[in-house]
Amino acid sequence: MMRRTAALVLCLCLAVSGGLALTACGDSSSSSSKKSSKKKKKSSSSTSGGPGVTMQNISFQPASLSTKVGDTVTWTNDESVGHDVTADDGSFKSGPAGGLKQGDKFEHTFNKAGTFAYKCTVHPNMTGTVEVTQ
Ligand SMILES: [Cu+2]
Repeated sequence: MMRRTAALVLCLCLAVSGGLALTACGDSSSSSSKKSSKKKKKSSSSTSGGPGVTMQNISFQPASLSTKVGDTVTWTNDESVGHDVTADDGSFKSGPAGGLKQGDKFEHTFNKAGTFAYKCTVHPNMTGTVEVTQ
């Protein structure tokens, strides 16, 4: 008789705790529905004065840019099409093909004089040059 009661109590206990666990679970999942801010925070205060290129209408604007050795050029994708910035000579690359999404930026500091041609590998007609002078 005693054993049966104990077993029943244990059973009830499990049922109650199981129910509590379920409700706790439901609460936590519903409160964490934030799907935002996956930003690359790379505060660009030190490079804000550098030259910039915008990706717009499947083109680089300006397509040709002149800058000085030591300057950092910032490319910004300003449209919903994915792009990338890939140097013809491999000296700089933003990442995977089309990896720059709308609002993404890519920075490169030019430490050597010369003319650097680059393109977006997704769009073969999307090309540009950076002329770096001393
Ligand atoms: Cu592109």
